[in-house]
Amino acid sequence: MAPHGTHATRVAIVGAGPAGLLLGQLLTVAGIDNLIIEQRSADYVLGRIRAGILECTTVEALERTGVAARLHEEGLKHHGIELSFNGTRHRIDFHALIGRDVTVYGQTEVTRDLMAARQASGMPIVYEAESVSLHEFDGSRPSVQYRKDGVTHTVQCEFIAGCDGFHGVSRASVPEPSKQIFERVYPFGWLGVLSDTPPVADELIYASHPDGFALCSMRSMTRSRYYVQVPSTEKAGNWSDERFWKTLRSRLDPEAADALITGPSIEKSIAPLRSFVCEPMRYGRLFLAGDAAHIVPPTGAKGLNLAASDVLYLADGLIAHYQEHDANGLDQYSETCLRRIWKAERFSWWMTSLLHSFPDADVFARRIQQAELDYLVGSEAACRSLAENYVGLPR
Ligand code: FAS
Ligand code: PHB
Repeated sequence: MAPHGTHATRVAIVGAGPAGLLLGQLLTVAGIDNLIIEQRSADYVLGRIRAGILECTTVEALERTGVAARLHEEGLKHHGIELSFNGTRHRIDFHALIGRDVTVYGQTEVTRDLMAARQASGMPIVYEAESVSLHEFDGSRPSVQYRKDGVTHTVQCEFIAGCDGFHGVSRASVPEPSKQIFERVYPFGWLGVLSDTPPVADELIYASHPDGFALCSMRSMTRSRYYVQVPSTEKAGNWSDERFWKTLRSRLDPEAADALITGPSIEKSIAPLRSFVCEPMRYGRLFLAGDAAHIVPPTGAKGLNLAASDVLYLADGLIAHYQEHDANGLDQYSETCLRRIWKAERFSWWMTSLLHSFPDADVFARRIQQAELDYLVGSEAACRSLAENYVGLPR
């Protein structure tokens, strides 16, 4: 008889990215038993360089779980962003327009803090789980199976949270006829570079240029994160640091181009851009959250923040179920999340359409894009609309 392990928990969480770890921490502080199953090692998860901007909702979620100390120490408050086009920069002043701001704190650091909290809580987390599979989530006795060190384990649970990202097993486990997919794949990606160099400016610069989009971001005042738009067929290996810096500099306004301090890349990768939503987000006792359910192009800095928003709704629904025998939060989960997700999808699509160079755009489309930018920076109402979406719409 092959060795077999059996475990029981209330909520089985598949995936230890920001969604899975944050949900695990929210449930733990509420006293609800949960187990996280992650297919990669902790180091691998930490090695993925992704988002950098936190909305106040995400900050509040980390505060609620007692995981915001380092964020408040090291995070950078940003009161606006700049748009660069036609050789000039235009500041969008969040503070003046809507009295709110965002925090610069890398997703890697959020993940690191949540991993440390998980370890301190003593709640179980399984890394390097192989062959993860979901079972009977359309019934009343769902379970998750995985293999680890040659042993097959079965986790009996009451709910499964599919927090395993775009390529995970959770959404894939739902029969095709039960899902409706909405998708737009863009003909370009973002080549990103991390460098231990001081940021080119105090705030983020989103640059629109006929040759392509560029973004100047940061992780701290000594570590910068830069992106340039590249064709979706590009490979990071085709880009030397020198080629990257030359391309970035060519797409910035003269002041930023002159101020740019380059250095060796410590990470270089290409992220494909797509808009994607899977509806609904609940299948019996399986709930999808984060990238497992939706993807946005990173132009609106929404991906990580949407994941946090989903798991806040899911945690509140599960807490109400267990503590007040109230199923309403869980029954409304999908509809509540999707209302906010689609507004973020719209904003992320709009920012991407506004700032990127589309290879199939004709001269009319390019003029409309230019007029959109000119109107935006000349209209307080338009700037206020960008500001309220960028810092995060109310939940
Ligand atoms: P994640 O993908 O982060 O986490 C899912 C976890 O599930 C992973 O650890 C994975 O290993 C695990 N998993 C997968 N399959 C599994 C299985 N079968 N069993 C168990 N575990 C499994 N957002 C921004 O706001 N700004 C950005 O600049 C930005 N850049 C990005 C770059 C890239 C390359 C990618 C892919 C995404 C980027 N995003 C960005 C979006 C990103 O930040 C996501 O929104 C965020 O990671 C979502 O978190 P999760 O939903 O937890 O998914
Ligand atoms: C980042 O710092 O990685 C970042 C910031 C803003 C975005 C996307 C990525 O819109």
